[in-house]
Amino acid sequence: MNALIKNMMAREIFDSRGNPTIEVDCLLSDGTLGRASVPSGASTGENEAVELRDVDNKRLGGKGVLEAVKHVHNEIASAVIGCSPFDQTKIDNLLIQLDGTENKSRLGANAILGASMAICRAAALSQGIPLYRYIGGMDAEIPRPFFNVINGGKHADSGIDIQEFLITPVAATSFREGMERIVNVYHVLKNTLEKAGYATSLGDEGGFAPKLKSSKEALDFLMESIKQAGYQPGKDVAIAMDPAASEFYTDGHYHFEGKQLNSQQMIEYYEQLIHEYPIISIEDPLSEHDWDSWREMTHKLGNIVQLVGDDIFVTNPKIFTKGISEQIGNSILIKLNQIGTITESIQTIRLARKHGYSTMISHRSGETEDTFIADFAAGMAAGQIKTGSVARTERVAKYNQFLRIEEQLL
Ligand code: 2PG
Ligand code: MG
Repeated sequence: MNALIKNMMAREIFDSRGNPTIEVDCLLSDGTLGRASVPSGASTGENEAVELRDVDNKRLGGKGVLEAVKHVHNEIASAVIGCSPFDQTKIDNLLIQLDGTENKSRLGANAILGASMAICRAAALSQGIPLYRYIGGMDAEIPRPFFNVINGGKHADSGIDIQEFLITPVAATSFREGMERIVNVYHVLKNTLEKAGYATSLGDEGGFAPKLKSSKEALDFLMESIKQAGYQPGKDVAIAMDPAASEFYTDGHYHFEGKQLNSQQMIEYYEQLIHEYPIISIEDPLSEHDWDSWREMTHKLGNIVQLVGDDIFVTNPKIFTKGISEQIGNSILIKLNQIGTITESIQTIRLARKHGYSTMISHRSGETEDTFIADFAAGMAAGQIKTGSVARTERVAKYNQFLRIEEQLL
């Protein structure tokens, strides 16, 4: 007899930035306990599913999630107790209907996703198979990792406008070998920054947060460190960026490095960077409100660089469908909490595949010790993942999970 959902419990825990977040437990009738916790972003897209926070401003800066916890204990538990945990689509559709809003604002996308993930994990545990196998069956594959080694924007007080400077191994023989290259570069980068008199304290995603003068200076430090670590930029280790441009776009202009640039000038700036540095991927180069320029940039540069839509698509199948028809970007970032269920995230990944877009699974800047996205990325054979730097355990935990999965896949 297959197990059924016996109980759902939740609690408020704390994320990597010291903010409250929700952890959900799913107990099955065979005694299995599946547990999952939900991350939280800082540079959020306007159309993300709603993360329910308590209105009580006196407690934890108004960031408490006790309402969301209550929803799991009451409405969500009542709806799913007695259901099979093995039909994820059915469970997620039930949760979507129960909430009844377009953006999951009633029960909270955090409560819903926590339940969705906890049930999925309980199902895998109950069947005695690794989570990535439960999610993806035989198709599992370790994704290419992108490591965020210099943090700016909303993730650090470095003063750099571009939020993330990432490095990724090129044609690595294994996940481990690729990660070792990045670890080597990371340590050289630290020394190089120190020698140049910069601070080597870390930003929210474990990358360094030096007060550099410009983005080009950050890129030069990366180039120098890649070479000093014994690798060839572009050939062994390539560069990617997430400017998170919605954050510096106001009144139709990009307020970038002390200048006011229009979309055209911003695109020209990126074009110049792509020619000067081995940049293979740019996420959110333009604002989520600047669709026409996104299209223009895709036409101009989409054949030489990966253009990843994060804030503009928010993992939402409806918005992404519009983006596909308007030829925006050639890749999509997948964040489970932007949409709020596993099923809808998978739906968006399938849409991407069908229309020739690549996918990159992503952490949030506020993370927990949960490594769910590592199994999800491998199980879905998503191709790419970014989950921070090689420092800070909430980030490294995900990469370490790939080291374990790789042992099983080899
Ligand atoms: C992003 C993410 C993750 P946040 O913009 O891609 O790096 O940041 O979680 O703050 O939205
Ligand atoms: Mg982003």
